[in-house]
Amino acid sequence: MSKLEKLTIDKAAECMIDKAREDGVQLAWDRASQQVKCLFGDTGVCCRICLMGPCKISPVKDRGPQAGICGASGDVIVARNLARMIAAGTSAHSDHGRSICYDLLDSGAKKDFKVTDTAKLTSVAKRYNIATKGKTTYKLAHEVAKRALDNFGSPEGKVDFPESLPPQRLQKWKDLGIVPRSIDREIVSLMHSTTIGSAGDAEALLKAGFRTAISDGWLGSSIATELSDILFGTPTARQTEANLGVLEKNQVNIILHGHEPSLSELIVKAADLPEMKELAKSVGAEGINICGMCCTANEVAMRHGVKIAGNFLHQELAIVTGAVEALVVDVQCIFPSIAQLVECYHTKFITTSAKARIKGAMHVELGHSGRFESAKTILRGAILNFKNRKHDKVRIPEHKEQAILGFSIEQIITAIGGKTDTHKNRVAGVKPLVDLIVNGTIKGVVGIVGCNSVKQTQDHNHVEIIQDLIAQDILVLATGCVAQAAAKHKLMQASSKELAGAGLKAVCEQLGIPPVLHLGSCVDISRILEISGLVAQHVGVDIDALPLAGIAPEYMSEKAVTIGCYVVASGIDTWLGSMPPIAGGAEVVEILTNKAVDWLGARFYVEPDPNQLAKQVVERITEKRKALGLK
Ligand code: SF4
Ligand code: MSK
Repeated sequence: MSKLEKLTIDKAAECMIDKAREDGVQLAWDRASQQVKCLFGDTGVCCRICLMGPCKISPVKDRGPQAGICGASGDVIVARNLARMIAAGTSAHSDHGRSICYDLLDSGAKKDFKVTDTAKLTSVAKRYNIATKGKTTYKLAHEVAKRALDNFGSPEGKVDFPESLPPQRLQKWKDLGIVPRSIDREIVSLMHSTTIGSAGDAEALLKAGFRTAISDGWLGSSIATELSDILFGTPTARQTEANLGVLEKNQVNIILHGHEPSLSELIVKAADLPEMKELAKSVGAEGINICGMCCTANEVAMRHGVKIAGNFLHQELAIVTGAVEALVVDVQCIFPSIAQLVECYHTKFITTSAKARIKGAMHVELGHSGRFESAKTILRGAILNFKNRKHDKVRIPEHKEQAILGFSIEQIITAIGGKTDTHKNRVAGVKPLVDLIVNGTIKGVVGIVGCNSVKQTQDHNHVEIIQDLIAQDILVLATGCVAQAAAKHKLMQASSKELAGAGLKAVCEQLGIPPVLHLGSCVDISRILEISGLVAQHVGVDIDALPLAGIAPEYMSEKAVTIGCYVVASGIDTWLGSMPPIAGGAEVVEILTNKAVDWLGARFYVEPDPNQLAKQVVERITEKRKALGLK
């Protein structure tokens, strides 16, 4: 097991870790303890970009190599490695966005995917300057999809930023030369810059990294969110339950894990068919229980109230219950270890994307035609697998918590009495929120995002930080696996207002909301950018003037590195709960934690202690309030 004193604060996880030990199966924490950490890799100074290497830079100034064979300095190696992480993170989020574009392009009245939110379709079409009059829904949808796709490869470098991007922020990017020209181009250009014999300047590499990250947050992720809302519906507040206790003893349990909502939407729809319910009865099950994991859970919970089985480090634990008939996945954050783990249980592990094939898994390609039929095939296989469940080996933890989620920006503005039909109305609609910040009822707003990591006790930092912040009247917006941590630990219930300061508590009481709002999946951090931009425009300032902060306490993914960079590029100070692999590059550290303020009005902080981290955030928000002349 890992060297951590405590692996998790989640009681359900503890139960399943015990069962995994009894069953003699390995978990991520076991494999973590087998790893030999390398100081060079940990500090970012190991380069294997060309085949003369790998090259390593000595951490001691006067002893050992101070440059790679090609002469690249420690800073250049660190910056190149970081830039490649940003390119990878951007590619994952944005390729997700591209898939949704193709789904919209393939939508139709008789197709697998249909348009659900026509108001949002019209609103996005108007932003793209596409004439809407006299067009059928699907003609418009296809034109919007094509225009969104142009943002990935625009030859002229023209992109469609959301209207919520404040003009001052765009000007800042122009001054720095970091306005993205198109999503794919920035990724390719950054990969080119980092190849042997190209960029040899850490500062230039970091600027290119910010440019690429912006193309993720304000373009790729934003497109993923907007077009998903058009296709599958803009989320509205709803009730669900979270943690492994959502698995049902007498039902067929199917877990949907990954990121893109397309697969999960089809499975949820298929599970509602009478023929599937009949099939479940025929194998002795009382019903079909569809649950979500990681970001897929966020997508289907926000739109259908589908129950959440857990976050990133729960994926193996769910199998260990012995009660899961199928784990169905698409892309990102899926452990290849699941293929070996299911050999010890009856669970079927089913991959569906050519981009994420895993050896040992059953593969049912969802492809681009006959997808609903493929979803039904997957579901039938899962239901029939109920007969193979070894009931005497099943142990489902009792733990689960109620949660309110589904706070799209439209939902938030509507809840506070505003309108969302036009950009002007959305800017006006945030007035009640601005008033609450101005009069100090709410001191500030924090976006908390990211994963679980075996480097930290699962969920501990998330929960500590959130509790500290809401107690100080700071409204918390959560996405990704933090949102699920908050849901599992009772922080997304109306009753959690009792943990909030007097001001925030009063707001929660008035609106019937928890002090931590679930804003969705990782790509839905674009919703946090949107509300930040709307508030900035309402006040008439740039985003960096606002009492906002970003936090990633337990991040592990390259996507989270990209997110941190676009949040800072948006003017929001960002705290990380662990050091990224950059310590070997003093110039890189200096730029990201200091000089970035001159460039972007925001910077990174690293603080492993969650309570200290929350304290620093509150202090920074207080400084921002003072600068705005607020008490
Ligand atoms: Fe070594 Fe330079 Fe090649 Fe990197 S790019 S492996 S530092 S020679
Ligand atoms: S799923 S990227 S572990 S948040 Fe988006 Fe969770 Fe992090 Fe994956």
